[in-house]
Amino acid sequence: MRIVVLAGGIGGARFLRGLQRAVPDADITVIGNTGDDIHLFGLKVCPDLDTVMYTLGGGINEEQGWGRAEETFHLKEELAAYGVGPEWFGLGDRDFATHIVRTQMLGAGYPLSAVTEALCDRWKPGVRLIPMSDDRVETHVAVTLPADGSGSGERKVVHFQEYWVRLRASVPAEAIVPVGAEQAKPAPGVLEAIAEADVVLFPPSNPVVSVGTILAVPGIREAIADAGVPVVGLSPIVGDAPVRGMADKVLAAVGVESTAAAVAEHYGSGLLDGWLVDTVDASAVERVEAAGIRCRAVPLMMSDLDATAQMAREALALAEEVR
Ligand code: GDP
Ligand code: FO1
Ligand code: CA
Repeated sequence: MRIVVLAGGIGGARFLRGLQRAVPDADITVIGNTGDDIHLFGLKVCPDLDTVMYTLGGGINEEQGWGRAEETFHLKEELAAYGVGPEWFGLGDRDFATHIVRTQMLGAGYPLSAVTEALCDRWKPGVRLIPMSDDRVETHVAVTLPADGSGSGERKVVHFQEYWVRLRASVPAEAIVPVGAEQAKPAPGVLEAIAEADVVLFPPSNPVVSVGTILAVPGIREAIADAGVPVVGLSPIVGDAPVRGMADKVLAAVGVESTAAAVAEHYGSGLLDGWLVDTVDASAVERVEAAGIRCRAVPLMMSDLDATAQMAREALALAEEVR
């Protein structure tokens, strides 16, 4: 079975581990979000690609969900001693090696998709990981900084990482802009994988800044809608709140309430054929089905690998129902 998954970082990566356990023989292509990418210290950092690669390759910091296991921060400390920041972004020594190799290869003229493939030669994630695009796309967020001691009251556009990591989404996001997306082309292999897929899955990734950014690359949404295969998603919102992180803040920015049903409606029946909500949101099933999307309520907490594999089985079962 050929499965295409549109993945962000932690939610996408953890779901993929369950999917691999549920269908060990599946041919899985992951289209990764690169809207979180940032240039720091002259290096290209791709947080969501790396989270998928490290999680599936056994190198992830399990508790944190991003970055390397057994990490140290000597390089960051040395940079700080020179007064070189940003101090708010925690790049570790082991992780730095990935960004150095990536930046070196990009500088030599390799596209990000080829670089990602080369990095995966080491990590062997067991999936084909393709960035959504080889072109530069960076999500930015319009905010108004508070007019108190902590800010100037000015309206400002900040990089997504500054909004998420430095500001911790503590100010309302007024607009989310995937800068460069409109001009970006899908990376080689993306449209082909979608066209050849038996099923397309949206893991419980952030609907705005992960899956939404991938869908903003012209051609990807259309390819999925035209593929003629089941498209099934799993809700990252459980009990009217994100399980982890601050997805509610970016959903508000695009005018979507933080409920499992509203996220399904946001994707819409033109894209989604099936949607899984958690059992605590069973009352949402009727509303989602009224929107023309087949819906089931099943446990959606990725508390361990068995529970996550069962979520993947439920998603594939729903795909068969709507096929
Ligand atoms: P990020 O790029 O690291 O933010 O990761 P993703 O975009 O792939 O996924 C983030 C989303 O995963 C968040 O909105 C969480 O609510 C969701 N999430 C994390 N753990 C779980 C879980 O156990 N169950 C469900 N249903 N969603 C989860
Ligand atoms: N997230 C944080 O909350 N704080 C950090 O210092 C941080 C550093 C970091 C370094 C490398 C990397 O690949 C990811 C990192 N993340 C960090 C996570 C990253 O910012 C994610 O993009 C966001 O959490 C949302 O997707
Ligand atoms: Ca992300």
